[in-house]
Amino acid sequence: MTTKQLPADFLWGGATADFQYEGGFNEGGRGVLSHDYETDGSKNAPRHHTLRMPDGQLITPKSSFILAEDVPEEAQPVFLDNQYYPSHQAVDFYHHYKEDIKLMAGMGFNVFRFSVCWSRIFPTGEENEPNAAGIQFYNDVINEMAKYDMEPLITICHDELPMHLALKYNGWTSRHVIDAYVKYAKALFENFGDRCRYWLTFNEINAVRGFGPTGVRKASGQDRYQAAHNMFVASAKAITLGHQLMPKSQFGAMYAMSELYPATCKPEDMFHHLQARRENWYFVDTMGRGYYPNYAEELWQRHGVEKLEMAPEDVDTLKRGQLDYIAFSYYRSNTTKSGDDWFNVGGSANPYLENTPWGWPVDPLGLRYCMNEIYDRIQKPIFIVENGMGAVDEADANDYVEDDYRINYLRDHLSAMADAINIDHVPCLGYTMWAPIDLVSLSTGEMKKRYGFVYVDMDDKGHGTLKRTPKKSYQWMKNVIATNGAAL
Ligand code: BGP
Repeated sequence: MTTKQLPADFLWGGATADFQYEGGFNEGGRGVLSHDYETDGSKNAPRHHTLRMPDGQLITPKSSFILAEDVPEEAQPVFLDNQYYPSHQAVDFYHHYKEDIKLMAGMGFNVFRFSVCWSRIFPTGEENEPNAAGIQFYNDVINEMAKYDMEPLITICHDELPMHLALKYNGWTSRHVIDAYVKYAKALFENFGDRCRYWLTFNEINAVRGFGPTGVRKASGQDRYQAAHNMFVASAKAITLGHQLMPKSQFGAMYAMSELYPATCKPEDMFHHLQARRENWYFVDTMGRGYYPNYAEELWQRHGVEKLEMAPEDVDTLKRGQLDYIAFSYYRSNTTKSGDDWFNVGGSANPYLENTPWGWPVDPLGLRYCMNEIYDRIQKPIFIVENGMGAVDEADANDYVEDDYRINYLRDHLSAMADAINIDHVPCLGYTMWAPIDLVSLSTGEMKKRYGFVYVDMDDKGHGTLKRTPKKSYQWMKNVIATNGAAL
Protein backbone atom coordinates (compact mmCIF):
# COMPACT_ATOMS: atom_id res chain seq x y z
CA MET A 1 0.00 0.00 0.00
CA THR A 2 1.29 3.45 -0.87
CA THR A 3 1.90 5.74 2.07
CA LYS A 4 -0.60 8.50 2.78
CA GLN A 5 2.10 10.64 4.35
CA LEU A 6 2.32 14.07 2.77
CA PRO A 7 5.24 16.42 2.07
CA ALA A 8 6.61 18.15 5.18
CA ASP A 9 5.48 21.62 4.09
CA PHE A 10 1.87 20.56 3.44
CA LEU A 11 -0.65 23.09 4.75
CA TRP A 12 -3.39 21.66 7.01
CA GLY A 13 -6.27 23.81 8.13
CA GLY A 14 -9.88 24.88 7.99
CA ALA A 15 -11.99 27.35 5.99
CA THR A 16 -14.78 29.76 6.92
CA ALA A 17 -16.64 32.74 5.41
CA ASP A 18 -17.35 36.02 7.22
CA PHE A 19 -21.10 36.10 6.62
CA GLN A 20 -21.64 32.59 7.97
CA TYR A 21 -19.19 32.79 10.87
CA GLU A 22 -18.48 36.27 12.21
CA GLY A 23 -21.72 37.75 13.46
CA GLY A 24 -21.21 41.28 14.79
CA PHE A 25 -23.23 42.40 11.78
CA ASN A 26 -23.78 45.90 13.18
CA GLU A 27 -20.52 46.34 15.11
CA GLY A 28 -17.22 48.02 14.31
CA GLY A 29 -18.77 50.24 11.67
CA ARG A 30 -19.65 47.33 9.36
CA GLY A 31 -21.79 48.47 6.46
CA VAL A 32 -24.73 46.54 5.06
CA LEU A 33 -23.69 43.62 2.91
CA SER A 34 -25.46 42.12 -0.10
CA HIS A 35 -25.63 38.84 1.83
CA ASP A 36 -27.81 40.55 4.40
CA TYR A 37 -30.55 40.70 1.76
CA GLU A 38 -30.53 37.19 0.46
CA THR A 39 -33.38 34.86 1.08
CA ASP A 40 -32.83 31.57 2.80
CA GLY A 41 -33.28 28.26 1.04
CA SER A 42 -35.42 26.68 3.73
CA LYS A 43 -37.82 29.41 4.80
CA ASN A 44 -37.19 28.20 8.37
CA ALA A 45 -34.18 30.33 9.03
CA PRO A 46 -34.61 33.78 7.54
CA ARG A 47 -31.43 35.56 6.66
CA HIS A 48 -32.75 38.48 4.69
CA HIS A 49 -33.68 41.91 5.84
CA THR A 50 -36.56 43.76 4.34
CA LEU A 51 -36.17 46.79 2.11
CA ARG A 52 -38.21 49.94 2.49
CA MET A 53 -39.04 51.48 -0.87
CA PRO A 54 -39.04 55.26 -1.38
CA ASP A 55 -42.88 55.20 -1.19
CA GLY A 56 -42.79 53.45 2.22
CA GLN A 57 -43.69 50.02 0.92
CA LEU A 58 -41.79 47.09 2.48
CA ILE A 59 -40.49 44.35 0.22
CA THR A 60 -38.23 41.37 0.57
CA PRO A 61 -35.70 40.47 -2.10
CA LYS A 62 -36.63 37.85 -4.62
CA SER A 63 -34.08 35.08 -4.57
CA SER A 64 -30.65 34.12 -3.40
CA PHE A 65 -27.85 36.32 -4.82
CA ILE A 66 -30.26 38.28 -7.02
CA LEU A 67 -32.22 41.37 -6.14
CA ALA A 68 -35.74 41.95 -7.34
CA GLU A 69 -35.68 43.63 -10.72
CA ASP A 70 -37.43 46.76 -9.49
CA VAL A 71 -35.31 47.52 -6.42
CA PRO A 72 -34.26 51.17 -6.76
CA GLU A 73 -31.02 52.68 -5.57
CA GLU A 74 -32.82 54.60 -2.80
CA ALA A 75 -34.21 51.46 -1.09
CA GLN A 76 -33.35 51.37 2.60
CA PRO A 77 -32.69 48.36 4.82
CA VAL A 78 -35.27 47.64 7.51
CA PHE A 79 -34.52 45.41 10.48
CA LEU A 80 -37.59 43.60 11.78
CA ASP A 81 -37.16 42.83 15.46
CA ASN A 82 -39.65 39.99 15.55
CA GLN A 83 -37.40 37.88 13.33
CA TYR A 84 -34.27 35.97 14.31
CA TYR A 85 -31.56 35.89 11.67
CA PRO A 86 -28.94 33.15 12.28
CA SER A 87 -26.43 34.92 10.07
CA HIS A 88 -26.61 38.19 12.07
CA GLN A 89 -25.06 36.60 15.10
CA ALA A 90 -23.73 33.54 13.26
CA VAL A 91 -21.48 31.83 15.81
CA ASP A 92 -19.95 35.13 16.86
CA PHE A 93 -16.35 34.63 15.76
CA TYR A 94 -16.21 38.40 16.10
CA HIS A 95 -16.05 37.97 19.89
CA HIS A 96 -14.79 34.37 20.05
CA TYR A 97 -11.80 34.55 17.71
CA LYS A 98 -9.19 33.88 20.41
CA GLU A 99 -11.01 30.79 21.62
CA ASP A 100 -11.62 29.49 18.10
CA ILE A 101 -8.05 30.03 16.95
CA LYS A 102 -6.81 28.20 20.04
CA LEU A 103 -9.12 25.28 19.24
CA MET A 104 -7.85 25.18 15.65
CA ALA A 105 -4.25 25.35 16.84
CA GLY A 106 -5.05 22.46 19.19
CA MET A 107 -5.66 20.30 16.12
CA GLY A 108 -2.32 21.34 14.63
CA PHE A 109 -3.59 23.68 11.92
CA ASN A 110 -0.81 25.64 10.24
CA VAL A 111 -3.19 27.58 7.98
CA PHE A 112 -6.64 29.12 8.46
CA ARG A 113 -8.72 30.30 5.53
CA PHE A 114 -11.16 33.10 6.32
CA SER A 115 -12.81 35.81 4.27
CA VAL A 116 -12.65 39.50 4.99
CA CYS A 117 -16.04 41.19 5.08
CA TRP A 118 -15.83 43.88 2.40
CA SER A 119 -18.29 46.19 4.17
CA ARG A 120 -16.25 46.06 7.40
CA ILE A 121 -13.37 47.62 5.47
CA PHE A 122 -15.36 49.91 3.15
CA PRO A 123 -18.91 50.16 4.56
CA THR A 124 -20.44 51.41 1.31
CA GLY A 125 -17.56 50.47 -0.98
CA GLU A 126 -17.08 54.13 -1.94
CA GLU A 127 -15.15 55.62 0.99
CA ASN A 128 -11.63 56.80 0.22
CA GLU A 129 -10.06 55.43 3.39
CA PRO A 130 -10.63 52.01 4.98
CA ASN A 131 -12.59 51.75 8.22
CA ALA A 132 -9.99 51.56 11.03
CA ALA A 133 -12.12 49.29 13.24
CA GLY A 134 -12.46 46.75 10.42
CA ILE A 135 -8.71 46.71 9.79
CA GLN A 136 -8.10 46.37 13.52
CA PHE A 137 -10.36 43.32 13.81
CA TYR A 138 -8.55 41.36 11.11
CA ASN A 139 -5.16 42.49 12.41
CA ASP A 140 -6.12 41.08 15.80
CA VAL A 141 -7.20 37.81 14.18
CA ILE A 142 -3.98 37.46 12.15
CA ASN A 143 -1.78 38.35 15.13
CA GLU A 144 -3.59 35.82 17.28
CA MET A 145 -2.97 33.16 14.63
CA ALA A 146 0.73 34.07 14.49
CA LYS A 147 1.06 33.09 18.16
CA TYR A 148 0.41 29.51 17.02
CA ASP A 149 2.42 29.68 13.78
CA MET A 150 -0.80 29.52 11.80
CA GLU A 151 -0.73 31.44 8.54
CA PRO A 152 -3.71 33.09 6.90
CA LEU A 153 -5.25 32.20 3.55
CA ILE A 154 -7.43 35.22 2.89
CA THR A 155 -10.50 35.17 0.66
CA ILE A 156 -10.89 38.75 -0.51
CA CYS A 157 -14.49 38.31 -1.64
CA HIS A 158 -16.76 35.46 -0.56
CA ASP A 159 -19.91 35.85 -2.72
CA GLU A 160 -20.68 39.35 -1.43
CA LEU A 161 -20.31 43.08 -1.90
CA PRO A 162 -21.39 46.16 0.03
CA MET A 163 -25.12 46.57 -0.50
CA HIS A 164 -24.61 50.15 -1.62
CA LEU A 165 -22.58 48.95 -4.64
CA ALA A 166 -25.25 46.39 -5.47
CA LEU A 167 -28.00 48.99 -5.49
CA LYS A 168 -26.14 51.85 -7.10
CA TYR A 169 -24.30 50.02 -9.86
CA ASN A 170 -26.34 46.86 -10.30
CA GLY A 171 -23.52 44.86 -8.76
CA TRP A 172 -20.82 43.25 -10.86
CA THR A 173 -22.42 44.16 -14.17
CA SER A 174 -20.74 47.55 -13.76
CA ARG A 175 -17.04 48.34 -14.24
CA HIS A 176 -17.30 50.77 -11.30
CA VAL A 177 -17.25 47.73 -9.05
CA ILE A 178 -13.88 46.68 -10.51
CA ASP A 179 -12.33 49.91 -9.20
CA ALA A 180 -14.03 49.55 -5.81
CA TYR A 181 -12.73 45.98 -5.56
CA VAL A 182 -9.14 46.90 -6.45
CA LYS A 183 -9.17 49.73 -3.89
CA TYR A 184 -10.47 47.28 -1.28
CA ALA A 185 -7.90 44.60 -2.21
CA LYS A 186 -5.11 47.20 -2.01
CA ALA A 187 -6.18 48.12 1.54
CA LEU A 188 -5.92 44.44 2.50
CA PHE A 189 -2.49 44.05 0.88
CA GLU A 190 -1.17 47.18 2.59
CA ASN A 191 -2.48 46.23 6.01
CA PHE A 192 -2.10 42.44 6.10
CA GLY A 193 0.38 41.66 3.32
CA ASP A 194 3.36 41.51 5.67
CA ARG A 195 1.81 38.43 7.33
CA CYS A 196 -0.13 36.78 4.51
CA ARG A 197 1.33 34.77 1.61
CA TYR A 198 -1.76 33.06 0.22
CA TRP A 199 -4.75 34.91 -1.21
CA LEU A 200 -7.96 34.04 -3.03
CA THR A 201 -9.48 36.79 -5.12
CA PHE A 202 -12.98 35.25 -5.16
CA ASN A 203 -14.88 32.35 -3.67
CA GLU A 204 -16.57 29.91 -6.08
CA ILE A 205 -16.46 32.45 -8.90
CA ASN A 206 -18.13 29.96 -11.25
CA ALA A 207 -21.29 30.16 -9.11
CA VAL A 208 -22.01 33.33 -11.09
CA ARG A 209 -23.21 31.13 -13.95
CA GLY A 210 -25.65 29.22 -11.78
CA PHE A 211 -26.93 31.36 -8.93
CA GLY A 212 -26.38 34.66 -10.63
CA PRO A 213 -23.96 37.46 -9.90
CA THR A 214 -24.05 38.92 -6.44
CA GLY A 215 -26.29 41.90 -6.02
CA VAL A 216 -27.50 42.12 -9.60
CA ARG A 217 -31.13 42.95 -10.26
CA LYS A 218 -31.61 40.66 -13.22
CA ALA A 219 -29.66 37.54 -13.96
CA SER A 220 -29.92 36.97 -17.68
CA GLY A 221 -27.07 35.16 -19.42
CA GLN A 222 -25.90 38.57 -20.61
CA ASP A 223 -25.72 39.87 -17.01
CA ARG A 224 -24.04 36.77 -15.66
CA TYR A 225 -21.25 36.70 -18.23
CA GLN A 226 -20.74 40.46 -18.10
CA ALA A 227 -20.40 40.18 -14.32
CA ALA A 228 -17.98 37.28 -14.75
CA HIS A 229 -15.85 39.31 -17.18
CA ASN A 230 -15.70 42.23 -14.75
CA MET A 231 -14.74 39.84 -11.95
CA PHE A 232 -11.97 38.32 -14.12
CA VAL A 233 -10.59 41.81 -14.75
CA ALA A 234 -10.90 42.77 -11.06
CA SER A 235 -9.12 39.57 -10.01
CA ALA A 236 -6.31 40.05 -12.56
CA LYS A 237 -5.77 43.68 -11.53
CA ALA A 238 -5.64 42.72 -7.86
CA ILE A 239 -3.16 39.92 -8.59
CA THR A 240 -0.82 42.21 -10.56
CA LEU A 241 -0.96 44.79 -7.78
CA GLY A 242 -0.55 42.13 -5.10
CA HIS A 243 2.56 40.74 -6.77
CA GLN A 244 4.04 44.26 -6.92
CA LEU A 245 3.31 45.07 -3.28
CA MET A 246 4.05 41.58 -1.88
CA PRO A 247 6.68 39.82 -4.02
CA LYS A 248 6.24 36.50 -2.17
CA SER A 249 2.47 36.44 -2.47
CA GLN A 250 0.62 33.59 -4.21
CA PHE A 251 -2.82 34.07 -5.69
CA GLY A 252 -5.65 31.72 -6.49
CA ALA A 253 -9.32 32.20 -7.24
CA MET A 254 -11.64 29.51 -6.04
CA TYR A 255 -13.95 27.25 -8.04
CA ALA A 256 -16.79 24.96 -7.06
CA MET A 257 -15.41 21.83 -8.72
CA SER A 258 -17.92 19.03 -8.22
CA GLU A 259 -16.70 16.33 -10.58
CA LEU A 260 -19.14 15.79 -13.46
CA TYR A 261 -19.79 12.40 -15.05
CA PRO A 262 -21.72 11.50 -18.21
CA ALA A 263 -24.83 9.44 -17.39
CA THR A 264 -24.01 6.92 -20.16
CA CYS A 265 -21.40 6.31 -22.85
CA LYS A 266 -23.91 7.24 -25.55
CA PRO A 267 -22.02 9.64 -27.86
CA GLU A 268 -24.66 12.35 -27.34
CA ASP A 269 -24.27 12.09 -23.56
CA MET A 270 -20.48 12.14 -23.90
CA PHE A 271 -20.51 15.23 -26.10
CA HIS A 272 -23.03 16.95 -23.85
CA HIS A 273 -20.70 16.12 -20.96
CA LEU A 274 -17.76 17.77 -22.74
CA GLN A 275 -19.83 20.91 -23.27
CA ALA A 276 -21.26 20.83 -19.76
CA ARG A 277 -17.75 20.57 -18.27
CA ARG A 278 -16.87 23.75 -20.11
CA GLU A 279 -19.53 25.60 -18.11
CA ASN A 280 -16.99 25.48 -15.26
CA TRP A 281 -13.71 25.09 -17.19
CA TYR A 282 -14.50 28.48 -18.72
CA PHE A 283 -13.62 30.09 -15.37
CA VAL A 284 -10.57 27.96 -14.63
CA ASP A 285 -9.17 28.27 -18.17
CA THR A 286 -9.62 32.04 -18.46
CA MET A 287 -8.11 32.87 -15.10
CA GLY A 288 -5.53 30.07 -15.02
CA ARG A 289 -4.20 30.73 -18.56
CA GLY A 290 -4.91 34.44 -18.77
CA TYR A 291 -7.06 34.43 -21.90
CA TYR A 292 -10.53 33.31 -23.01
CA PRO A 293 -10.66 29.73 -24.32
CA ASN A 294 -11.51 28.73 -27.90
CA TYR A 295 -15.01 27.56 -26.90
CA ALA A 296 -15.99 30.87 -25.21
CA GLU A 297 -18.07 32.10 -28.12
CA GLU A 298 -20.08 28.88 -28.38
CA LEU A 299 -20.71 29.07 -24.62
CA TRP A 300 -21.84 32.70 -24.79
CA GLN A 301 -24.29 31.83 -27.57
CA ARG A 302 -25.66 29.00 -25.45
CA HIS A 303 -26.47 31.55 -22.76
CA GLY A 304 -27.90 34.24 -25.01
CA VAL A 305 -24.98 36.62 -24.50
CA GLU A 306 -25.15 39.27 -27.20
CA LYS A 307 -21.96 41.18 -26.64
CA LEU A 308 -19.69 41.57 -23.65
CA GLU A 309 -18.46 45.04 -22.82
CA MET A 310 -14.67 44.79 -22.74
CA ALA A 311 -12.03 47.51 -22.61
CA PRO A 312 -9.14 47.22 -25.10
CA GLU A 313 -6.64 46.83 -22.26
CA ASP A 314 -8.52 43.89 -20.70
CA VAL A 315 -6.65 41.33 -22.83
CA ASP A 316 -3.35 42.48 -21.40
CA THR A 317 -4.76 42.75 -17.87
CA LEU A 318 -5.96 39.13 -17.95
CA LYS A 319 -2.63 37.94 -19.31
CA ARG A 320 -0.61 39.69 -16.62
CA GLY A 321 -2.89 38.78 -13.73
CA GLN A 322 -2.89 34.98 -14.09
CA LEU A 323 -3.40 32.76 -11.09
CA ASP A 324 -0.41 31.22 -9.31
CA TYR A 325 -2.33 28.19 -8.11
CA ILE A 326 -5.78 26.69 -8.68
CA ALA A 327 -7.99 26.50 -5.60
CA PHE A 328 -11.29 24.69 -5.44
CA SER A 329 -14.04 23.38 -3.21
CA TYR A 330 -15.06 19.76 -3.54
CA TYR A 331 -18.08 18.25 -1.78
CA ARG A 332 -19.63 15.87 -4.28
CA SER A 333 -19.82 14.72 -7.87
CA ASN A 334 -22.72 15.19 -10.29
CA THR A 335 -23.98 13.33 -13.32
CA THR A 336 -25.33 14.80 -16.54
CA LYS A 337 -27.05 13.62 -19.70
CA SER A 338 -27.84 15.26 -23.00
CA GLY A 339 -30.84 17.56 -22.74
CA ASP A 340 -30.02 18.77 -19.21
CA ASP A 341 -30.51 22.50 -18.76
CA TRP A 342 -27.20 24.40 -19.09
CA PHE A 343 -27.97 26.32 -15.91
CA ASN A 344 -28.50 23.10 -14.04
CA VAL A 345 -26.09 20.54 -15.43
CA GLY A 346 -25.61 17.63 -13.11
CA GLY A 347 -29.18 16.93 -12.12
CA SER A 348 -29.11 13.21 -13.04
CA ALA A 349 -28.78 10.52 -10.36
CA ASN A 350 -25.66 8.38 -10.04
CA PRO A 351 -26.72 4.83 -9.06
CA TYR A 352 -23.21 4.00 -7.80
CA LEU A 353 -23.08 6.63 -5.04
CA GLU A 354 -24.79 7.20 -1.70
CA ASN A 355 -26.03 10.61 -0.63
CA THR A 356 -25.57 12.76 2.47
CA PRO A 357 -28.76 13.70 4.36
CA TRP A 358 -28.89 16.77 2.09
CA GLY A 359 -28.83 14.65 -1.04
CA TRP A 360 -25.18 15.37 -1.94
CA PRO A 361 -23.56 12.29 -3.55
CA VAL A 362 -20.47 11.17 -1.61
CA ASP A 363 -17.59 10.48 -3.99
CA PRO A 364 -14.01 10.47 -2.65
CA LEU A 365 -12.51 9.10 -5.86
CA GLY A 366 -14.08 12.08 -7.65
CA LEU A 367 -11.69 14.27 -5.65
CA ARG A 368 -8.64 12.41 -6.97
CA TYR A 369 -10.14 12.60 -10.46
CA CYS A 370 -10.67 16.34 -10.11
CA MET A 371 -7.15 17.03 -8.85
CA ASN A 372 -5.69 15.15 -11.79
CA GLU A 373 -7.92 16.81 -14.34
CA ILE A 374 -7.15 20.33 -13.13
CA TYR A 375 -3.41 19.75 -13.05
CA ASP A 376 -3.40 18.04 -16.46
CA ARG A 377 -5.19 21.08 -17.81
CA ILE A 378 -3.49 24.08 -16.20
CA GLN A 379 -0.16 22.72 -14.88
CA LYS A 380 -0.22 24.90 -11.78
CA PRO A 381 -0.24 23.68 -8.17
CA ILE A 382 -3.63 23.13 -6.66
CA PHE A 383 -5.06 23.92 -3.23
CA ILE A 384 -8.15 22.18 -1.83
CA VAL A 385 -9.74 25.01 0.11
CA GLU A 386 -13.13 23.46 0.98
CA ASN A 387 -14.22 19.89 1.58
CA GLY A 388 -16.41 18.48 4.32
CA MET A 389 -19.68 16.86 5.30
CA GLY A 390 -22.83 18.70 6.36
CA ALA A 391 -24.84 16.58 8.80
CA VAL A 392 -27.38 16.77 11.60
CA ASP A 393 -25.23 16.20 14.68
CA GLU A 394 -26.89 14.82 17.82
CA ALA A 395 -25.11 16.22 20.87
CA ASP A 396 -25.31 14.44 24.26
CA ALA A 397 -25.94 16.16 27.60
CA ASN A 398 -22.36 17.44 27.60
CA ASP A 399 -22.62 18.71 24.02
CA TYR A 400 -20.36 15.89 22.82
CA VAL A 401 -20.97 14.55 19.30
CA GLU A 402 -19.83 11.13 18.07
CA ASP A 403 -19.53 11.97 14.40
CA ASP A 404 -18.16 8.76 12.93
CA TYR A 405 -19.93 9.52 9.64
CA ARG A 406 -17.83 12.70 9.32
CA ILE A 407 -14.64 10.83 10.19
CA ASN A 408 -15.43 8.28 7.48
CA TYR A 409 -16.17 11.00 4.92
CA LEU A 410 -12.96 12.86 5.69
CA ARG A 411 -10.79 9.73 5.87
CA ASP A 412 -11.95 8.63 2.42
CA HIS A 413 -11.49 12.06 0.87
CA LEU A 414 -8.10 12.70 2.47
CA SER A 415 -6.92 9.25 1.35
CA ALA A 416 -7.98 10.03 -2.22
CA MET A 417 -6.15 13.35 -1.98
CA ALA A 418 -2.99 11.65 -0.67
CA ASP A 419 -3.12 9.19 -3.59
CA ALA A 420 -3.38 12.04 -6.09
CA ILE A 421 -0.30 13.61 -4.49
CA ASN A 422 1.81 10.49 -3.85
CA ILE A 423 0.83 8.23 -6.75
CA ASP A 424 -0.27 10.66 -9.49
CA HIS A 425 2.26 13.37 -8.47
CA VAL A 426 -0.22 16.22 -8.53
CA PRO A 427 1.38 19.14 -6.65
CA CYS A 428 -1.00 20.26 -3.91
CA LEU A 429 -0.24 23.09 -1.49
CA GLY A 430 -2.70 22.15 1.20
CA TYR A 431 -6.16 21.26 2.44
CA THR A 432 -8.56 23.47 4.41
CA MET A 433 -11.61 21.61 5.66
CA TRP A 434 -15.02 23.30 5.59
CA ALA A 435 -15.71 24.34 8.32
CA PRO A 436 -13.71 23.57 11.46
CA ILE A 437 -16.15 25.23 13.86
CA ASP A 438 -19.93 24.78 13.25
CA LEU A 439 -21.40 27.79 11.44
CA VAL A 440 -24.44 28.91 9.45
CA SER A 441 -25.06 27.01 6.20
CA LEU A 442 -24.86 29.03 3.01
CA SER A 443 -27.54 27.21 1.07
CA THR A 444 -30.09 26.71 3.84
CA GLY A 445 -29.33 29.65 6.15
CA GLU A 446 -29.59 27.23 9.07
CA MET A 447 -27.40 26.12 11.98
CA LYS A 448 -28.68 22.58 11.81
CA LYS A 449 -26.54 21.66 8.80
CA ARG A 450 -23.24 21.30 10.63
CA TYR A 451 -19.73 20.65 9.32
CA GLY A 452 -17.41 21.29 12.27
CA PHE A 453 -14.83 19.42 14.30
CA VAL A 454 -16.18 21.63 17.09
CA TYR A 455 -19.86 21.74 18.10
CA VAL A 456 -21.37 25.16 18.79
CA ASP A 457 -24.38 25.31 21.10
CA MET A 458 -26.78 27.38 18.97
CA ASP A 459 -29.95 26.52 17.06
CA ASP A 460 -31.87 28.09 14.20
CA LYS A 461 -34.01 30.17 16.53
CA GLY A 462 -31.11 31.74 18.43
CA HIS A 463 -31.34 29.46 21.46
CA GLY A 464 -27.96 28.42 22.80
CA THR A 465 -24.91 29.59 24.71
CA LEU A 466 -22.42 29.57 21.80
CA LYS A 467 -20.29 27.21 23.93
CA ARG A 468 -17.70 25.33 21.83
CA THR A 469 -17.19 21.57 22.41
CA PRO A 470 -14.80 19.41 20.35
CA LYS A 471 -16.47 16.44 18.62
CA LYS A 472 -15.02 12.95 18.20
CA SER A 473 -13.65 14.02 14.79
CA TYR A 474 -11.53 16.71 16.50
CA GLN A 475 -9.21 14.11 18.08
CA TRP A 476 -9.19 12.07 14.90
CA MET A 477 -8.13 15.02 12.74
CA LYS A 478 -5.51 16.04 15.30
CA ASN A 479 -3.89 12.64 14.88
CA VAL A 480 -4.04 12.81 11.07
CA ILE A 481 -2.27 16.17 11.12
CA ALA A 482 0.26 15.10 13.78
CA THR A 483 1.31 12.21 11.53
CA ASN A 484 1.10 14.37 8.40
CA GLY A 485 -1.40 11.97 6.88
CA ALA A 486 0.36 8.70 7.73
CA ALA A 487 -2.47 7.75 10.15
CA LEU A 488 -5.09 7.82 7.39
C1 BGP B 1 -19.62 26.50 -0.55
C2 BGP B 1 -19.43 27.86 0.02
C3 BGP B 1 -19.36 27.92 1.50
C4 BGP B 1 -20.09 26.84 2.24
C5 BGP B 1 -20.11 25.50 1.57
C6 BGP B 1 -21.09 24.51 2.16
O1 BGP B 1 -20.34 26.60 -1.71
O2 BGP B 1 -18.26 28.47 -0.48
O3 BGP B 1 -19.67 29.23 1.87
O4 BGP B 1 -21.24 27.21 2.85
O5 BGP B 1 -20.37 25.61 0.20
O6 BGP B 1 -22.38 24.78 1.71
P1 BGP B 1 -23.65 24.78 2.63
O7 BGP B 1 -23.36 25.69 3.77
O8 BGP B 1 -24.74 25.28 1.80
O9 BGP B 1 -23.85 23.37 3.05
